Amino acid sequence: MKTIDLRSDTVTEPTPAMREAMARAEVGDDVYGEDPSVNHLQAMAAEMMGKEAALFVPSGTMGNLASILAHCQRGDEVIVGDKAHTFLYEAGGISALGGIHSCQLPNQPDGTIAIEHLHAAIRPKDIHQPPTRLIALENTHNRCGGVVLSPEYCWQVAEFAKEQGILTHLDGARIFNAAVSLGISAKELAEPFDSVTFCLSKALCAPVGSLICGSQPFIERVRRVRKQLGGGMRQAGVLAAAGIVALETMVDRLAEDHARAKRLAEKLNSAPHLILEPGSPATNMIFAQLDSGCPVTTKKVCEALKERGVQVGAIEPHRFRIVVHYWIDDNAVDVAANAFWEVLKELSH
Ligand code: TLP
Repeated sequence: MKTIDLRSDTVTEPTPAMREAMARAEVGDDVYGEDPSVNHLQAMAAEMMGKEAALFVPSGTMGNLASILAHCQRGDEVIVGDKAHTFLYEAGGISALGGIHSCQLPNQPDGTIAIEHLHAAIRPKDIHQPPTRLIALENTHNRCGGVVLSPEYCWQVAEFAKEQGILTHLDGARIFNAAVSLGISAKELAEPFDSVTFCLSKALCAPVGSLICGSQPFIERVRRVRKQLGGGMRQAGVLAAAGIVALETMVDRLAEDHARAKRLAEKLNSAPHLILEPGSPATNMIFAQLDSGCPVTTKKVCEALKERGVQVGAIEPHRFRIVVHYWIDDNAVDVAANAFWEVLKELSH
């Protein structure tokens, strides 16, 4: 039995059109800059984000790491949210590999960092303190519930950063989910930032890869950092080919995932002991919690769901993350909702 896998949109496998494009891809040595498919993908990405240039990297984690390393020197400080992917889930790479200090400010439930907190966190010019070099935001914000940051807020942060002589980076792993949800272009969401990374291998279904976008000189520095990290790939055109199909065909359809996430959330709404987080789902992720009267933890529920062929994320003892993606159709929504109801009924007494 193939499971209905709602743990993440990273589980998405390439579509038949992607596999076909991969098989037929024109390739070259990308470390020499000679892979036509990679070059085409990078040009598309730069255009879609409204930046001068782009660079293909193996993962979102490397995209954020290489961007931050290219913006900062050892001993500089980057401001991140305390629920940011870069802070929580990137194995401390910026510190371990770059000697970059992070200042974590509270992420509010809507994924933003309060401007007054940013203000208070800027370091004075003082040899005792690491200079604040960069502010990094995330859109959609994963751990805050897949919520969307508005362009107005992003401009507010960018203008503040500019006044302070600080750079800005956006972890836009799911920027297209944010753009589709707002009904605007990804370019509009990327515009305030000096650099943006976005992922092909999440809701867009490509098997591998992320793009870093920014100014030409920044991308030249990132290219060197990517080499230092061992991320310079050779005939990467086979991967880029899937990415091109992803950008051409998978962006507009994201609204379907958002609608299915809503439908699934509605079905789960009154399930025993389950409380949907306010506003959830904002995009393709449902966040729900077990109430304090529930006799079991999310881990136990996940085990029972798995026996019924459904997988969801137990991201905390009482908190689930349920992610809808291309391979989840209406039937999968029904099956998953029924399994949830059955398991919760069974485990609650
Ligand atoms: N996130 C993964 C896990 O690491 C949590 C997921 O399942 O959602 N930025 C954001 C906002 C992300 O959510 C992720 C992946 C990344 C960066 C890293 O991307 P990869 O996995 O390609 O390194």
